[in-house]
Amino acid sequence: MQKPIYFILYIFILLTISFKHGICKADDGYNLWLRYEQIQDEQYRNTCKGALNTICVLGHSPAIEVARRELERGLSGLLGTPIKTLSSLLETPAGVIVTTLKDLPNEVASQLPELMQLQKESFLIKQVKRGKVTTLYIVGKDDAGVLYGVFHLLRTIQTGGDLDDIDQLHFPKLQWRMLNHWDNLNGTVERGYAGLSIWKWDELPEKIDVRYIDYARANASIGINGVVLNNVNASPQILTPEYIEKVKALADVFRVYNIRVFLAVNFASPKVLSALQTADPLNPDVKMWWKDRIAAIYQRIPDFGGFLVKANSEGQPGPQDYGRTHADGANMLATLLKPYNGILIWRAFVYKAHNPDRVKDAYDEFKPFDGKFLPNVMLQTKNGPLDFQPKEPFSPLFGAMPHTSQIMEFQITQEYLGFSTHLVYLASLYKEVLESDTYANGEGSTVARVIDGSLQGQRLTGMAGVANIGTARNWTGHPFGQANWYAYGRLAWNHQLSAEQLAEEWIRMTLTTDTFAIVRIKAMMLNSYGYIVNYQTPLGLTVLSSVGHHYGPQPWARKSFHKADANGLGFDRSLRGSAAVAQYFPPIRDSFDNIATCPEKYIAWFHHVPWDHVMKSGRTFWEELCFSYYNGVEGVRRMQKNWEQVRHAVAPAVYSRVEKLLEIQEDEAVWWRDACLSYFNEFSKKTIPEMYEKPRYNQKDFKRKESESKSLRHYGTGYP
Ligand code: BDP
Repeated sequence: MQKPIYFILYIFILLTISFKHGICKADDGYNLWLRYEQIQDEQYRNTCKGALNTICVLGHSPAIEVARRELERGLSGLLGTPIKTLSSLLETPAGVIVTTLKDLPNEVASQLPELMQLQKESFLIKQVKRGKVTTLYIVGKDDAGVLYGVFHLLRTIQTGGDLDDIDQLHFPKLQWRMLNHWDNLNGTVERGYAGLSIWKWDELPEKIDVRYIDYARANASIGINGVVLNNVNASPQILTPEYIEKVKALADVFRVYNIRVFLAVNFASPKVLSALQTADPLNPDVKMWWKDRIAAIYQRIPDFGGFLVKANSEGQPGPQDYGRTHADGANMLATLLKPYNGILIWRAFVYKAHNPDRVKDAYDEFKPFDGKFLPNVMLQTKNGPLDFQPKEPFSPLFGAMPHTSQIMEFQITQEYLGFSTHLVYLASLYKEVLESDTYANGEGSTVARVIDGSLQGQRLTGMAGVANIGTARNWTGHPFGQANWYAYGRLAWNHQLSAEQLAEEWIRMTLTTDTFAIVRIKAMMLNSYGYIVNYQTPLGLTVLSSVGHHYGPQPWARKSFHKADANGLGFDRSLRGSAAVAQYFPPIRDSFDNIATCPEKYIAWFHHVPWDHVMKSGRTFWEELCFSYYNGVEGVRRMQKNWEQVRHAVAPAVYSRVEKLLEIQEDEAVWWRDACLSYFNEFSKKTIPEMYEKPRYNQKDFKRKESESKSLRHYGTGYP
């Protein structure tokens, strides 16, 4: 008889604890960072209530409606009380007035001189005092600005921001902030580790899944304004009338969220989809085919964004198949898109299969075309010269093409970074690249300044992130994968934000507002990138991963990348080697070229480092390698310890999932460490220093694990 009482008591205690720490028990990750849970800090909640519980949204358009609904939903959730919505300014003063510039009453506009500076998609958020009444104005240049302003206010409150400190003009630093989906039409996702594609092609256009709307909300909340729906290894089928109808249905959903739809197209489409025998970009019939197809798309989707093309790369067709150049191919399509204000995005990811040093290929192929692309072409370049490795120096193309609009391509999906099993916070990687100095126009010529156009004045600017989203209930598989989507979008909006600030925002909005927990989780996130680099590819090593699926270690199959021998380890790209360093501007070139000045994080990328080379730490290179691998594993254990300490402060389902994933990560970090060190040891003939723990795995285990992981289905169609 006593039992039910204990049970009720237990539930009561649990609920009290979770309420105290701002945990939603039922949280399964679906709502991402838009949970809008009631603010726990009573004082802060009351301040917000006092200031914000009456809102007035001026103007009428579908996008303004969306903004109004989001504001109501967000504020009522956060404040824990229904929000009063006024329909006109004639009523009692509103706490928040949201409007586009054109609907703002003149007498207010004249008080806000900053409004003169508003540009496309930007907004001003400002408190205006009249007598005793303070009103918070969110004034967008356009509907998009209004929507972004609303999300900004909600984020400010979700993260406990000071309303008295809110006045600011906000504008995106990049024009195009895009997600690239590598989604195939059969529902699979190339290099996707969070389930299947969220696009249900077989249900479209009739059925609109609610996920499309929540996806758009999430993207709008971080400023994403363009999505490429399908894989760069594109099926020509996407251009058939049947699929264009489906694409139109998605574009109709996304439009109000200021998201434009783009498609990846297969360069051989005319040949595949019509009776034409060629896809030669200079052939008049081929041009006519594209012209008609483009007209048909714009007829259905008037604000269609444009095309993304992977050409003559990893077996994809392209203009070179017909003796034409990248510029011929890109410009043909760009010319046809131009009347509709469409954009043509051409990828710079190319390499020749048998080139002794493929990191030089993209630069060699594209640099000569600087200035040759039409103004509505953007060249999309991966962050590093190789291929989304855990750590690469920036691509030397950044800064080297002053007359070309070059946009950044980052990978959010963790193809080479432990899929959706390992916890890695990628803002650290993105920031490291963006802040790298290219020296293109002297010191301070950062990659960020190249892509935002402030260094060389390019007309079009942007960033693309290969999405990590799938049908997993929580969208990204690993709960922390959400943080990478979040941080990517926020950085595309403003690359000056710090990885730390973005981590804190995401934690507060998604996981917990408990201060003790925030500190620990933030430490996990900010250190996680360093850890994985250390237990996978430290000191400039690269591509040690399994052939095909890229998950576990297989250094014995990757000799062409690491060049291990009795003398040392690493790829000599100095002027005495492949001379890839020559693609960088001085003085970066000279610093990379010299083993004594080369940053140690890239040392084996640019040099064949002797085993006994003395590192800055005083350790030999071999010892440093051991140190790094062991340090990476220790780091994962530190993350486990931190996580244990936040159990009280995060939703139980999320807690146990991450706990389990960290266990796997620890074991796989050890697997990487043991596999790589035991393999490199065959060349160095040096022992692992005594102070370290003994390996957990041996040769037999590596073989077994390798064949087990072969069953992973995450192959791509491109890269071996
Ligand atoms: C590689 C992937 C491959 C992609 C290719 C690309 O392994 O699946 O198709 O990049 O970016 O990293 O085109």
